[in-house]
Amino acid sequence: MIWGANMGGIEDTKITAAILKRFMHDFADVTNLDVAIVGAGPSGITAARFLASEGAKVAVFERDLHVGGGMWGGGILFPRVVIQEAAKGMLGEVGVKLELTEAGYYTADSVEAVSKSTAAAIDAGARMMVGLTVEDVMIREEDRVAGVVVNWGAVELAGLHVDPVGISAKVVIDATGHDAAIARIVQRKVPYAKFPTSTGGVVGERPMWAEVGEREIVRNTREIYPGLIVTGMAVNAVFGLPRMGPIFGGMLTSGRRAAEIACQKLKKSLKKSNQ
Ligand code: 48H
Repeated sequence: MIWGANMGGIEDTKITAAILKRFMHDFADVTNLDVAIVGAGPSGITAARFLASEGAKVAVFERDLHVGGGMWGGGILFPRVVIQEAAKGMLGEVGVKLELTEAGYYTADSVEAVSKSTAAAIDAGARMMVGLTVEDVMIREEDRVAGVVVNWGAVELAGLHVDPVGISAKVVIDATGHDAAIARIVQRKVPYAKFPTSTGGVVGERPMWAEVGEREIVRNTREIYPGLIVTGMAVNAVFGLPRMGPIFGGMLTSGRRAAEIACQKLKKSLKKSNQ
């Protein structure tokens, strides 16, 4: 048999139609969500996995064409990440091989960590929407955050004047990393919004101190404004906490904590609407 012998009968326009049909269907399906996660770094991917496995309808909006955020690059472009004992199970449970490299310090291949974490989130039912920037939020009664406003990342890069579209979500999770982009949007656009921080707004990330940064990120992962939860490095930026360098246990654990908080909120709103 000749390889490729049965590969004929392909029409270019059918390929076009298949792409359009499939993506328009998939995009329409994410316009009403339980949870919209902004940013597909380690915290966002982990939050998506836990939420989807609890049955929530969840999508992650990522402005880059790739997922993984700052995890691919490991430390100074050496594609390995460090995970502490307490968090090693979170990579282990998605099949990432961990090596005990120093007592108490496990290492993982960052390509393996991103790929397997993402695959596990998708398998659990999370949708990954890449190439889409969240440029605004939707606000409803009592100034609750009620969704995100998205546009193609390419539109943003080209500086084109193209209007974005809205996605409704019962809960929004800011997993945008160092930028804390969604918290900053709320701060800018809802002038009387007050966050539970020392200044009432985004305090800004502090210099490196891994031990404190890793401890406090999990403790401070929370709802900072009605409908808006922060996770990952965005927590450190919002609350004025130290950065921690290429150790990732805090990001993963914060993602899981954000998912737990979102689940509690979803259950409460379900109870309310059933009353
Ligand atoms: C859509 C957006 C938008 C937007 C940003 O930076 P990340 O990897 O975030 P975390 O918090 O999950 O992980 C942080 C970690 O990677 C890190 O940087 C560490 C541990 N640093 C320590 C240190 O000392 O430096 O991912 C955030 C993602 C990125 O992929 C962005 O492209 C994306 O969010 N993003 N997506 N709309 N407005 N803003």
